[in-house]
Amino acid sequence: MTMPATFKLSKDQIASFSEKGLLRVNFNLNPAFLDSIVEKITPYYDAEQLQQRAPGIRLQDIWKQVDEARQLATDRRILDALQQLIGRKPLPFQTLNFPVGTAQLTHSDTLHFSSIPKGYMLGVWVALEDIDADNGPLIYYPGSHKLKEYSMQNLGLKSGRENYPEYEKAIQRLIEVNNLKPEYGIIKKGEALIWHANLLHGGAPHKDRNRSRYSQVTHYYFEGCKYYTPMNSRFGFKLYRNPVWLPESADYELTDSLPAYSLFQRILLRLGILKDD
Ligand SMILES: O=C(O)CCC(=O)C(=O)O
Repeated sequence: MTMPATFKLSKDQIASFSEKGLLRVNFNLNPAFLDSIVEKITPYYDAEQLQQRAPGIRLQDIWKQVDEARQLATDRRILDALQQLIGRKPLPFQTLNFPVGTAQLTHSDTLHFSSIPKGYMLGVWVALEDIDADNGPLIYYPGSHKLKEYSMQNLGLKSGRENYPEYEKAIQRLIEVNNLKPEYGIIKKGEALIWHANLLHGGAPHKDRNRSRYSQVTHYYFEGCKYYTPMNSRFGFKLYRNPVWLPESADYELTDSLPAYSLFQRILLRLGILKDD
């Protein structure tokens, strides 16, 4: 039985997402719930790094320890909105929590998380506090999702994380050649930014080091696709992923999840033909 949507996007919002590759949405998330995410996650950060507000500090998949992070990632309103944007059931597969701005250079998530068919991945960035120009907002290039999906190979680069800095330089050149202009995710606590898989984005510098920038990103694939990592695929061999979907209820066990890679892929990894992060 299909449940009625708990959150309805307007036609204008859907059209704007398709045009810009990004949509700012207020899901009316409860501020006290958002505070509880920050409070419960904070002890998991490295205390020294947190005190220094070290750039790059993050927690991946803390939803396994802090159920509130899972609850946010699987919030019915967010899932409903994503379903309306893409027309398939969204499947959350990764959370990232940040206490400070990432200053991450511009990239497209398709290098890490691609799908067959293309375009079935979205990121949702939820502000756990107010974000402005001084505490490291998201930076993004509206319309860039319409560019082709660049892999290491079609940028003339070798695959593998060690070549990622070259990828970042190539993306900077693309921004210049296409004369792309940035916008910033200056949003209020509780608002969310939904980005398209191929939108160029990153983290703007965190200028005010006395402040935090608590946020949670969840990456979603969609039902009925194959999933792979272009950065680590090569010679025509795709490094397929076997994602663990975040459960929609707190009553779950993770013990019977499938191995991340098939036997064939594990052999290719062992031979160095495919690479892992
Ligand atoms: O939060 C940020 O500053 C950037 C996050 C990002 O680029 C990502 O999660 O892909």
